[in-house]
Amino acid sequence: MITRETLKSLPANVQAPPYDIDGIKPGIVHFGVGNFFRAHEAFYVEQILEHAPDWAIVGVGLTGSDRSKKKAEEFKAQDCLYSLTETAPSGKSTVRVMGALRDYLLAPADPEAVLKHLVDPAIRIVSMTITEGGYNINETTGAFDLENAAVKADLQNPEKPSTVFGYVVEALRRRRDAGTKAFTVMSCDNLRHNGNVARKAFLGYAKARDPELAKWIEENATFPNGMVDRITPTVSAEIAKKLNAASGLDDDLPLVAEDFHQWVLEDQFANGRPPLEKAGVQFVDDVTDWEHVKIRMLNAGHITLCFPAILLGYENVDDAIEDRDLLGNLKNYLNKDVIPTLKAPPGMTLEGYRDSVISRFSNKAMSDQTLRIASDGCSKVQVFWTETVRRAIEGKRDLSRIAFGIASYLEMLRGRDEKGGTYESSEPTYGEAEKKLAKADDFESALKLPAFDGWRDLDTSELDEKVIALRKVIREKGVKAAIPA
Ligand code: CS2
Repeated sequence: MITRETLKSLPANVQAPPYDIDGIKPGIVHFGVGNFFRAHEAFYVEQILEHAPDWAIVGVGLTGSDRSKKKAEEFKAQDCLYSLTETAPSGKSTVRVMGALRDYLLAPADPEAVLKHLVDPAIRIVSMTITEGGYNINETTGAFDLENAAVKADLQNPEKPSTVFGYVVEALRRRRDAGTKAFTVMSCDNLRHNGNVARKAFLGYAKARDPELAKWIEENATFPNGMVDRITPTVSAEIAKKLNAASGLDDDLPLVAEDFHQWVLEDQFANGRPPLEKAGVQFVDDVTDWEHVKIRMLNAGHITLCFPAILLGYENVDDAIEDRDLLGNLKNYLNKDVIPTLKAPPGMTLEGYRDSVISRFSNKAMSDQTLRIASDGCSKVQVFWTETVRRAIEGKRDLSRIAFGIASYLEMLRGRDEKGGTYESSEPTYGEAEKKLAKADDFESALKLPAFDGWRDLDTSELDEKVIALRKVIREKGVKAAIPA
């Protein structure tokens, strides 16, 4: 276990927080304290606390599952301290203990404790990593889904919320009534225009609750768009053991990430912000081009590689990318389907970005998992592939690689690889009806899955035919036979 005491005698190769952890105070509340947040936003904040000690973070978990409870206990036991090992593709690594997270609250256990922080004038930013699918936007209507059961419950009992929308809007209501300034709502999820999506979601909820309040929020809070990037694998018990053996720490919450990290952010903060530029955050007027490049190349590249890789029995991304056929398909996808329909942000070339993506996927020291990439494939297909698919259909471009990607996704959902191994693919947004569609053996039904809603309004007949044909090839001759030339 790491504690404040441990900080006094860290192994020589481990960096301690460069500030007094008792001298820092929370300025940010963060919802969704997953590995990515701990290795990204917390990592940036960690580096500025020495100069700006009032921007530490309070983390909030929204679910009351046993897993969440265990995590909360571990955070508590370790004073919210944890180690981050940063690894380069060369194998070189550095380890630091991070102190930016100063508290962790499990919302269902004590909702008022969360609201107490959220209404505190010292809290000036509320950030979140609640996943691509977490904003409760209906893909077909494009609107915030007021039919969601948890949202409905919050709207009926708005002072005792359970969703992130309920908490944030209730907190902003209390701040308005108390004459406290609003805060910035900062999404750190992998979505295009994540700030705009967050605005739509939170205002959608607020309007349904009280239009006057929604108006106040619109006028007083801000929702900056940001592009966030750092590959952060799942830490299995085995990886944790290895990390601790290498660092010499006894950390119950160790974390590993690549050495690469990027955060491009619009400078729209309603109530001040930490000097994140000191830690390398790039502030820009418009983040659109950055988001498109990251989502359409890196994230889409991840699923393009990993769906078929899982069918071939690859567990790790770095092993999958050593497969010449999978690498060839990934390169073709990026070169032929994405790059020609994408604009590079200033100071970056798409070819250079492609090469860095491939090198990052090849990072051996990290053991990133193909199943991590495939989890919640439904939301990822929608967010990462839609733009490229739409451009291909509308521009009458070659659809074969896209069809192969979709066919691999659908075959992957069956949970069985070509070597006879089985695995659990996680699709948290699929209910019984979707599971039935995914399992149907007529090949047509699965095309009705919401994963493909992003291009349902277009003429998909050619694409559908190709997907069906490729699924048959995968079943009859295997994945390799289906990879487009
Ligand atoms: C991955 C991302 O989950 C995924 O599909 O592509 O988690 C990726 O590792 C991060 O976005 C990197 O910034």
